[in-house]
Amino acid sequence: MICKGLVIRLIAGEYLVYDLNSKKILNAKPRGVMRIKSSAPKVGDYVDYTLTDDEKGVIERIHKRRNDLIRPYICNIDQAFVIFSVKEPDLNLNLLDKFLVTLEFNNITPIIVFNKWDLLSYCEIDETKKVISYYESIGYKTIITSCSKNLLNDLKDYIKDKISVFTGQSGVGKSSLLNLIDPTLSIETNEISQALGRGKHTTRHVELINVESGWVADTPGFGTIDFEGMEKIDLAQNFIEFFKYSSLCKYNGCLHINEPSCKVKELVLEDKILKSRYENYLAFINDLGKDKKEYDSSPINSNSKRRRKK
Ligand SMILES: Nc1nc2c(ncn2[C@@H]2O[C@H](COP(=O)(O)OP(=O)(O)O)[C@@H](O)[C@H]2O)c(=O)[nH]1
Ligand SMILES: [Mg+2]
Ligand SMILES: [Zn+2]
Repeated sequence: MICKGLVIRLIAGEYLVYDLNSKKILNAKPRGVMRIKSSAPKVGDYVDYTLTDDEKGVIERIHKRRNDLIRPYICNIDQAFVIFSVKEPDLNLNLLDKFLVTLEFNNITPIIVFNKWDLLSYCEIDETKKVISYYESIGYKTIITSCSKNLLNDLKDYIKDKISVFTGQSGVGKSSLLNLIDPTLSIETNEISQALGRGKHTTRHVELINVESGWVADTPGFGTIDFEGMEKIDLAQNFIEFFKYSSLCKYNGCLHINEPSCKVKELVLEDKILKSRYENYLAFINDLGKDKKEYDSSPINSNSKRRRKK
């Protein structure tokens, strides 16, 4: 009999598979060619498997992936919670824009979480809210949270029935948020001084954990993605508001740098596009030229979003 499951963990060549019907978790091994790393199942894969006499699974087939990442090493993600603290560490808009453009390119829906809201003073609240409403105005879902005030807002609702990653710098409160959602998880959290210290970035295994009838990977990842597989035009097309206005730029394929009659630059000058967004965009365009040789030229994800301008 063929059963259908979700790969939730990999330990030393053995997989943990969650059966989508019985909702039980079992050990499984891949058959034949799927033992070769390049064609092996990974966390997030939907698989067909059969059972051996001793109740172990044999993975027979991997279903087509909706997206496929290398760092973190996971696939079929529905959405990513991009977690930032508004303080300790300070809100880092450069990193936020980097996450957003990378996720857009990989066809993963970002949800921006602003944690540690309790640490803001009144005037800082106003300032931060302005930034948040800009990101909302261009179409992003945002959530304000605070672990110390037990404030989760809609976070739980978003997690339901989806595969999500929790990503962000260390120390922003990813593990604390997960523990607050489900206290039985007891994930290790770190004092901020420790979390920001060096030597803390050892690669951890990726694992999907069952939270609120959904699946979540708590991963430091993504910070290291560095636009793999992306060209300048991909940056332009995945800064979503730039892409929206680019049809009003004079040149097809405008990169909004030095081109004449550029609508994006005009809107930056009119303060209709957030200045930091544009500055970060230029910085990323600049970074793209560097370190390029380290990567092979194949895109990490065949489903990535290279948009076509009409
Ligand atoms: N004041 C405040 N501290 C928080 C909040 N969320 C997490 N922390 C603290 O921030 C530190 C890092 O949290 P942790 O969950 O380990 O962050 P992670 O590295 O992103 O998983 C811990 O000392 C937490 O107690 C919050 O909303 N407010
Ligand atoms: Mg953590
Ligand atoms: Zn332009």
